[in-house]
Amino acid sequence: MKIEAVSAKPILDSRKEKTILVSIKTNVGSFSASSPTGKSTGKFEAKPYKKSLDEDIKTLKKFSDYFSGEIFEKFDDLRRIEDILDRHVGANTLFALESATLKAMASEKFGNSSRERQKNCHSEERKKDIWRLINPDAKYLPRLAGNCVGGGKHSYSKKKPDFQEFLLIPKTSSVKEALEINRKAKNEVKFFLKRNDKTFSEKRNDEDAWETSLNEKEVFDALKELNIPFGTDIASSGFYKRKKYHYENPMLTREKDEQMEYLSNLIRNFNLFYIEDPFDEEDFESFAKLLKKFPDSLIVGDDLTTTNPKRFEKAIKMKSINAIIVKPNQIGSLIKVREVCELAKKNDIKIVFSHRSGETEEEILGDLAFGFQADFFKCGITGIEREMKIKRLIEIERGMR
Ligand code: 2PG
Ligand code: MG
Repeated sequence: MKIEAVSAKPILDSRKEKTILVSIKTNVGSFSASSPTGKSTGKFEAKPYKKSLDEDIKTLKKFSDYFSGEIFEKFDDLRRIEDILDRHVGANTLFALESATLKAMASEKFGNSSRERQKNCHSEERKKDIWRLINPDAKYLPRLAGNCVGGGKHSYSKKKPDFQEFLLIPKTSSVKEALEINRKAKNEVKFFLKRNDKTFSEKRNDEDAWETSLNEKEVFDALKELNIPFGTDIASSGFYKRKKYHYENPMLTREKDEQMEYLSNLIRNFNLFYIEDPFDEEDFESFAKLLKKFPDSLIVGDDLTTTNPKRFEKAIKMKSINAIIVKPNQIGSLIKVREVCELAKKNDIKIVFSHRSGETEEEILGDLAFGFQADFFKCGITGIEREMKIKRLIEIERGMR
């Protein structure tokens, strides 16, 4: 496959904020992909754009001709894009361009030839099988972690939980079944909130999760009734300032050891299965202490590791985590995403592919998660941008049967 032209434009994400859509014209057709954007971003994430979105669009245009001499046919060829664009554009731009390139390569390899079409009447479906470029032998579907109730930086009510996400993680091997379980449970949680939260108005936050004025303990009380394993993204760097965790609901501060004590009690009392970013993004030691205390729960790094192989290596060395969030646009390079996934597999650390709070209708995350054989897939439960990704996984699941 040869890239003949590259262009890009701004589009609006689910938060109605601008993000980038990259399009490529190739000898096998035209392909586009967009990037999501985070809000509770880690300090160590790569910048989404070099200087600005508009500057990145201009840079891509300037570099457009540089791609024309290259042949792209396998995942590793993405390296050429990175060699050409190295340090010239930000992570959102690079991720979107590499995604569009994967789509073109998959289309050429699995969908376009007439021989393939004769051989396989489902060629339209196969055309999208980007995951085959990553791992043609992929087998296992990830387990869904669905954001049901939200607080922190993704919610806008005056009173809200300090923890950012309350995640339902049904134990079933079928994505389709997991989605049904989560949808039903989300509806049950709505009735609980109606009964227990006087201010509840069915408002949904950035990830289409319920907004509530309850605090984290009260939300956990609701979730434990569901009999579904659950967890939380505390996103604690968002409220860590001057060496203290500043809670607002109720208003109090916790020192590092008090945070440890508080979280340990929550994990014990509510049997929390999944705990993301329990401590500040620089505090590898506290993560390690918590993991040592609760080896059977998932202690997950997101802002701590930012899909960055170097930071992940540090977390491995310090035994800080047993699960890592992978958000491709935190680093931009899919070659580095692969490095992170390989490191995780080698060190027996669970892989959690994740959406961002500002999402588009892009569905490639499903292919990437399956191709890299992620253990979990963190996403919303409802809302078109979230549904597109889960539906893609269900489509893959159907193809596997
Ligand atoms: C997170 C993410 C996604 P954001 O903290 O895990 O839920 O949020 O995309 O805002 O960084
Ligand atoms: Mg997070």
